[in-house]
Amino acid sequence: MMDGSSPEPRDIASTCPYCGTGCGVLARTSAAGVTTVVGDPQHPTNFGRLCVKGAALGETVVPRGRLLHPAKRVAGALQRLSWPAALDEVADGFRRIIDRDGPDAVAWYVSGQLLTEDYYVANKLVKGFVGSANIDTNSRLCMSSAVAGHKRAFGEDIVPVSYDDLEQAELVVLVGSNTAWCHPILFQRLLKARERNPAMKLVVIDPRRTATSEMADLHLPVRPGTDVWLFNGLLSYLHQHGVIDTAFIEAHTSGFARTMAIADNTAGDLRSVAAACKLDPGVLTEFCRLFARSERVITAFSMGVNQSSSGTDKVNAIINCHLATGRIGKSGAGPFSITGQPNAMGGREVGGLSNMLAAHLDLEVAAHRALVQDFWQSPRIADKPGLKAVDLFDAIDAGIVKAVWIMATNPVVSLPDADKVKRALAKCELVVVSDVIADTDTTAFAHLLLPAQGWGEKDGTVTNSERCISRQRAFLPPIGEARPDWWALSEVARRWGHGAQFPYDAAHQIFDEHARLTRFGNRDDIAPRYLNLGGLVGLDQAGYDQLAPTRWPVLAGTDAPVPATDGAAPLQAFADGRYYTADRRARFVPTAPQAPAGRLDDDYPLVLNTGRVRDHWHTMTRTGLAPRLATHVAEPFVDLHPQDALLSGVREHALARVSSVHGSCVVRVRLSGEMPRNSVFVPIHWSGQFASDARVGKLVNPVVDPVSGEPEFKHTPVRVEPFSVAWHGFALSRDDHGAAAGASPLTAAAAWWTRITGDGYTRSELAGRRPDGDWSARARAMLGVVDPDADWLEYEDPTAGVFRAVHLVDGRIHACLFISPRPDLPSRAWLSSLFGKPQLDPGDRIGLLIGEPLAQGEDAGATVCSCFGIGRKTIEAAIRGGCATPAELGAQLKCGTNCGSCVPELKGLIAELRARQTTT
Ligand SMILES: Nc1nc2c(c(=O)[nH]1)N[C@H]1C(S)=C(S)[C@@H](COP(=O)(O)OP(=O)(O)OC[C@H]3O[C@@H](n4cnc5c(=O)[nH]c(N)nc54)[C@H](O)[C@@H]3O)O[C@H]1N2
Ligand SMILES: Nc1nc2c(c(=O)[nH]1)N[C@H]1C(S)=C(S)[C@@H](COP(=O)(O)OP(=O)(O)OC[C@H]3O[C@@H](n4cnc5c(=O)[nH]c(N)nc54)[C@H](O)[C@@H]3O)O[C@H]1N2
Ligand code: SF4
Ligand SMILES: [Mo]
Repeated sequence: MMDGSSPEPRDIASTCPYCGTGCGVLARTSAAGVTTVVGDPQHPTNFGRLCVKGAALGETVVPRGRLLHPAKRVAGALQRLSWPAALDEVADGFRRIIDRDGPDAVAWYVSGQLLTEDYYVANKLVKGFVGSANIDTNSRLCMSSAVAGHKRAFGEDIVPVSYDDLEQAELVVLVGSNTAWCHPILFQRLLKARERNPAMKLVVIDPRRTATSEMADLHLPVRPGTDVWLFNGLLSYLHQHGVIDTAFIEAHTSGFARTMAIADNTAGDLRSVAAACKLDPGVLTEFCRLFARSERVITAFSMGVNQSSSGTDKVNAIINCHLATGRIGKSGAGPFSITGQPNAMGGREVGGLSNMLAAHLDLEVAAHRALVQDFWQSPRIADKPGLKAVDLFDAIDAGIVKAVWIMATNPVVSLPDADKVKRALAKCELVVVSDVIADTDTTAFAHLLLPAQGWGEKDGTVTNSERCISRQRAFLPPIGEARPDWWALSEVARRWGHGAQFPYDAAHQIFDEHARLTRFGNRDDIAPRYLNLGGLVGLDQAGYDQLAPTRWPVLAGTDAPVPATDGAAPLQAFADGRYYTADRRARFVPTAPQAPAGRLDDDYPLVLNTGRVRDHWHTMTRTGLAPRLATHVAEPFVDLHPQDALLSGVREHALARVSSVHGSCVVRVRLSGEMPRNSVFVPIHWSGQFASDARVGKLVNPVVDPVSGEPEFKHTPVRVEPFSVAWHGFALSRDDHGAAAGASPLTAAAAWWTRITGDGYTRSELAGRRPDGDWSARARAMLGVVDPDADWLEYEDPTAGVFRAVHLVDGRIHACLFISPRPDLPSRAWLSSLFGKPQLDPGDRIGLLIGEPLAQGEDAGATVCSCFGIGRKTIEAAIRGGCATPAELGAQLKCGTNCGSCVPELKGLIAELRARQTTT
């Protein structure tokens, strides 16, 4: 404090709230309230690096759109309530229904984006005090197949691999994982490790060509849904070629012979496996050889494996190959479930799923239930598994579950058959939603809304993919009346008379209780578990605040240490060859391949695959606020093979309707060249808040894996048809025309729209079905320009159907609208850049109506590198100027030199331009 007026901004160490990589950040907020976020050089996950989503976090901790107060919907309108009144309503509403219809008539639907402390309290309340296990989580949609696979094979849900292991491996196989975009910093660590050790090989198994497969040594574009065939084939190959660790199998496993027989039976020779998986037999053989000869091999997998009607079998088919070769429990080897959400793992530790109990104890084992009930001193304990996510919403639809409290998830967007979710919530007697954001597709159905603290305000812990617990620390005061989720839950418990068991007034007390439970009965003769946080018991506020990132298990001095063998670190799970099944042996699980549930036919001839793009997070409630993240992918799209586009009668850049038997959406056609025949890809991010009709969850088949209950998000039969429109257009405006979603004059004028947040403007893409004339009058109404003397420039060519208008205020651009009968509208990049100019010069004014700058080179094109804001046209110019590698581009333009996640795209652009240069 130099002048005594305002304190120096301090860096607060916290953890990124996006992916399960779990990077450490340093957040700093200036006196003017602007937050900047950089990587924490001390954090063992990222050592100071961040991907673009992490780096743009500062842009998302803003008051815009926040839910500020508790509220109740009365006759369709929201009324503000005080916290005590809102909590009374929640407690009374749930109590009334429980008393009337029993504990299974109510449910909680929570999220891997809760902190461990929130999650722990939610589970304790429901399983111990409501006495029902009707608490499930969006992790059911995410990694429940991995959990089920781990439990079948290891007896406990244990991820036996660390990021260090990944760097030690000779071979890393990424199955159904677009790591380059979804876990960018982990992927960067992998690429760096390969640079250091060129003998290391990277194999990617994914039907699509992705940013990840671009960097692979070998890509297996497997037929969607056939991974079990592939891994059974690999197991057979390993057996036939004598790459089996017989000593390990005999000493530490069970079920090998039966599993081997099924694999041999169903896989046959590699030729038939290649045919089943639609792979080139040469490529498949190369993969099997690589796997056979690499002692240190890690098979990492995510949603292409888990989100399948045979997801759990896919997981076990992978684990079988590791058990058969004894490549587990050693450094640089093992199966590795990469988790999606920041606290997917923390949720698993506290028993977040409806078929689990806290602290890796088993809901279905009476002794475990007794242990937990004793520890909680609870009046009852759930004694049968609760409903899994899809079944839970079906039960709401059927009127069996009558009250639901939704926390930190947006099921109207993210569940399969998502319109059914809408219908279910619309008729549910009591819907409580705790969220950070006021207007989401799900809050629209809430009877009671509770404001939660956002990232930057919350305090607690999260666990990443490699079992590392990190603190999320608050560095901002809560906005409005936002409160921690654990607090709201505890307040309801108190209203039900359980104050003594929910005495918390700070997060560290909850963490301490959780840590104690992991140690409770954790002995060979009672309930042995690998999860043990005994060494973290007793942390007070100061100790908790100082908690450095820590991988579990963390044993207390008095607990038996995990024995180390072969010089492996004690943290190496299964290093002692002991598993957590009854006989302490790992289990081989026979996996008979099953085709995906939805069958293609003439009406629905294409497979819909859904997933993520690099710069958006789920339903965009956060990344949708960050201009830096807006333009890498600015619109929802359907990506197809050019031949499928031809057969479907759709053209690139036009709009198309994608339909399944469950529902349809309308999105922009993209022909990226990345799709195989018969498959299409649609991103999951665009909710009703950001587009008129792009919620792809509506289409998704609600079929689930029979063991895990995880939905088949990657395989729904669909068709694609043209969506004919009379005009295409876009508007850029300083006014937030999209704030009230469909209600603004701008979006109401269109049959289809989508919007994003730019730097100082909102960009709306529009299309209309009627060839309305008189654009001049309409345009003013659409942009809300009422003053007849407004500084307004326009150009119209009625015969061509082209119209352009610009509204200026005090010499600055305020808004513009461009209309054309074709989707070939001017580049948004240059026009957008004008919003940053304090004054337009005469050249800009002329350029405005043409839609392009008068001077060459001023249009950067769509963003490729979001870290440095480098556009496609700038990069293309540099490639034409001689840059031949991503490194040379980086040296000249800086693109790709920070988080590196655009490097695959830079490679692609170089290849594309080269191909064009050689063919023209
Ligand atoms: N940018 C960004 N990053 C994120 C997220 C985000 O929203 N945005 N979300 C986070 C979360 S919660 C999650 S769960 C993770 C998800 O991370 P990922 O699992 O990497 O992402 P997805 O895009 O869902 O799907 C992965 C890949 O599976 C492939 N696939 C589809 N069907 C099959 C199949 O049958 N077999 C195989 N082998 N592959 C198949 C798809 O083509 C896709 O490329 O990402 C996390 N990180
Ligand atoms: N078609 C298709 N659907 C999918 C998938 C797919 O691949 N394809 N993937 C599935 C997967 S893996 C996942 S993980 C899900 C994700 O799907 P969702 O969980 O539905 O998506 P989010 O947008 O992350 O929703 C989180 C919500 O919680 C709010 N929020 C954030 N932090 C907090 C907090 O601390 N407290 C509270 N109370 N609220 C908070 C946010 O504002 C937001 O509204 O989607 C699933 N759905
Ligand atoms: S990789 Fe990116 S999104 Fe994931 S935790 Fe790290 S900074 Fe956050
Ligand atoms: Mo996820």
